[in-house]
Amino acid sequence: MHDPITIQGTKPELRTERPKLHKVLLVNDDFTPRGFVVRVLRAEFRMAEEQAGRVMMTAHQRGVCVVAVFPKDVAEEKATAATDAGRREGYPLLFTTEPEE
Ligand code: TYC
Repeated sequence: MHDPITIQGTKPELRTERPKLHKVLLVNDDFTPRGFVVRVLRAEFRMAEEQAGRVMMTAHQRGVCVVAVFPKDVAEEKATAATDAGRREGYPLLFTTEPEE
């Protein structure tokens, strides 16, 4: 069988590219409690306590932190679900997505 990424006889510029992965980014704000950010990271991204704590602190100190990478549709669903978890508690917690380079 042929590897679907390198179809024999296909011009190089017409070969199917592997879809880009998209980053989920955690954005800092001045209002969401640190413990709540950690809880959301654990619940929505299946992160261990220590890793969630490090990601939260990186966003807190630098303004933004990459949480994970997924196919575009999954990244957008996860970012929306995590942002909504904050919104339900009245927090401005924000997760965004962007394509990997
Ligand atoms: N900066 C918030 C505070 O001091 C905590 C926080 C960290 C909020 C990361 C959002 O993405 C965030 N309570």
